Amino acid sequence: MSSTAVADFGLIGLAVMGQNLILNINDHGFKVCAYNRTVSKVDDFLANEAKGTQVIGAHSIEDFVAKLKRPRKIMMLVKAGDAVDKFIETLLPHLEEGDIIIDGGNSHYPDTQRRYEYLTSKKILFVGCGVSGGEEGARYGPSLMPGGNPEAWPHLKPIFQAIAARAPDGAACCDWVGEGGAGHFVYHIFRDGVGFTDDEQGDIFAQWNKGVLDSFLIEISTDILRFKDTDGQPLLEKIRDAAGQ
Ligand code: 2AM
Repeated sequence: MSSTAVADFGLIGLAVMGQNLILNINDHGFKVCAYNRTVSKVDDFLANEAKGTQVIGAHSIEDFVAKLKRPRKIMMLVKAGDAVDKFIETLLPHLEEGDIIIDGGNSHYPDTQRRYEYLTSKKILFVGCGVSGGEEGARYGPSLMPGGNPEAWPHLKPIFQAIAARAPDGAACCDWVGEGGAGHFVYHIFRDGVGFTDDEQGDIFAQWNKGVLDSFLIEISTDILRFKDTDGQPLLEKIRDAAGQ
């Protein structure tokens, strides 16, 4: 191992979610190296939000990769879509067998499945990780839902379970979800698989909200599913299935 490989974790993408996750990981005793497409944001981050922490930065992909201990653990929090594929291609020539790439953006699950298969063929361990809890969650304890290549999990588990939110019984709000592109399934299964109407789904979510699944997201989902447009039809079906992140 090169003497410059000092960081336990690398993170690409210095928008608020990325910055907050880095600070959270740093708080738990892991050394993080930060990188961003617009490199000046690395210096801004180190001089401001990350001042006085153990966080280090890189000014090029080569520098970034060289600073990471093996197997490298690289998380991307960049705009969903082309930016993720672009960074994967930029990273690939510099990585070695068994290195880990985690996509923490809200990628559409078929994209995650495609990247998982592609990177498996390159002997790189790919993980798509749901990150829930917003900016506060990222900073002080998100719910993390990692899925993808199971060989990556033993390497990620100590870090991810340390930084995740905790249930009242102390359990980390993070566990391995499954292989491939796990995520974004429930609505799809209910509607296209079982054939429930939006109102029927709303009733199910309302039931869930009375039990152990009681949460803000379940509550608002109930309202969203039942919401009618001015013509009396469910509004949800009319909303285009597209989001930048
Ligand atoms: P930037 O700071 O260089 O714009 C959220 O927008 C994050 O995704 C930012 O870190 C941003 O980098 C990054 N991002 C957005 N579009 C990108 C692209 N096409 N290629 C690389 N990074 C991108």
